[in-house]
Amino acid sequence: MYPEELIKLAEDIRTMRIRGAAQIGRAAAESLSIAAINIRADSPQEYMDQLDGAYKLLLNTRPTAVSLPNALRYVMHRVKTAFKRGMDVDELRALTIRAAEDFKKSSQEAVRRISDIGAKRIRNGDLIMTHCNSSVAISILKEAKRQGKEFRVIATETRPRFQGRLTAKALSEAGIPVTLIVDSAARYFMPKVDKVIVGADVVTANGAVVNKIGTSQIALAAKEARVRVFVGAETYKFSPSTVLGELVEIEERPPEEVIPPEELSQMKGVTVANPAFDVTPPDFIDIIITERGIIPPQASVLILMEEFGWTIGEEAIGRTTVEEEE
Ligand code: RUB
Repeated sequence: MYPEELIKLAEDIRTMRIRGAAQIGRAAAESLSIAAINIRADSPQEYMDQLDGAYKLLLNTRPTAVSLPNALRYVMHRVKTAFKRGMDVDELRALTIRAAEDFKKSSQEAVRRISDIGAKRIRNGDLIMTHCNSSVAISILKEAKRQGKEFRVIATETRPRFQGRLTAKALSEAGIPVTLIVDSAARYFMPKVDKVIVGADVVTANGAVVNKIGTSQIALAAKEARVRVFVGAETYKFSPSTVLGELVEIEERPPEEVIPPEELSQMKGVTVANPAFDVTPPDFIDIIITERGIIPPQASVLILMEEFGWTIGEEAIGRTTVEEEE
């Protein structure tokens, strides 16, 4: 029923071939565009039904990064509004493609802005720790390097998927000296660190940041050592559903990522837990760098109100379907 290209993109997100919240958001928008190109519909209603099917398929690919529903909502909201105004199938198709393109462009522009703002916070001689593989954190560091600043980075390897190796590679290719460490060495090195810079999968209404598992331990060690923690997050990483009191779902990944099944089967009674993300409370974060500027985490709710208005409802959460809305 769905075009092969769309199924492949959904599968790439699910299996983490496409990963990192920003990439996930852009891929989700792109997927709706692909769906739009392939929809064969005789009526606007039929078009909307098929687009809604693609939307639901994508929505369930990974549960935590809010960039996914927010990107889908960005496109769907425009298309639904146009549908209600009476656009025909070809117009709806063109609008879907344009809206997806707009999301991708504004996402890239947001990362550029954050890099400009974030790079100003980096000083010559800094030792900066980062965790996982955040395109936003990497962009900040690369921009600072481009501006001629000399600093060093400690990248945690980020078990079990070793995204830290990707970070180390990207930074070293940009000419930034990197030391790769095991995750459990974070506290050992912390007293020497000047600042921590990480990305985010979700920023909640109260300013907590959901990011790769281990981020909260690093933030804890940073607080103990009086090291500042900076989070780079585009406004589409802010979660409207948390204003309504919803909790962020933490993705549980398969045990095979932690230990080979053959080895596990030799260990009677041992189970594996593999949460992919954790929650860093606002008290452990100094600033969040967004494309609109720097905010203390406690001001996150203001970003959400600015973005979604004071009447945040199901529509903003991005879960409604065309039928439910009628
Ligand atoms: C990636 C991860 C990244 C954030 C931010 O987790 O936790 O730090 O997604 O990335 P995973 P970006 O590898 O499980 O997707 O700044 O690129 O949006």
